[in-house]
Amino acid sequence: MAAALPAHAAASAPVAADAACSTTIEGRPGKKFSLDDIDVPASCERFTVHLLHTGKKPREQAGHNWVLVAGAQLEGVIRDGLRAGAGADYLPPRDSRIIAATPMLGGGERASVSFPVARLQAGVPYTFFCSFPSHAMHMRGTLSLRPQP
Ligand SMILES: [Cu+2]
Repeated sequence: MAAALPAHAAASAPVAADAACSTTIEGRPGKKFSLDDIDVPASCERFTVHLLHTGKKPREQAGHNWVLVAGAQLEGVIRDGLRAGAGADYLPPRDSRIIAATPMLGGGERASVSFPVARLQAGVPYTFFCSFPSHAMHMRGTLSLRPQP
């Protein structure tokens, strides 16, 4: 077990420890994510999300991905993603509203995505979701920038 840093050392560190700049989330059977909320420390340069599909079904039947947008863009991105279809992982290609997205995974697969924290604004509610058809209704959560004290 690593020794805790003295408080003054933690406070003066320019960049937060790696562990604080990433998270792991499971896409589970029954259209569920294992997390409802993700906080991104403002001290991170980049933030990484590791997605694990813990189900058994292939991606064509029940795929899961992790997609991040500003909350206000959610419905538009879902609508345009359904139009883009399976070949595009149900996401509009090269769309600037999408801040980050993993590939669509099948059961047992994993993927990671990272994005620059500078893309996030304090006070703006962001939404993460799965773009597989009918999944976003249940597979969604909030992500926010956590300002430094
Ligand atoms: Cu899904």
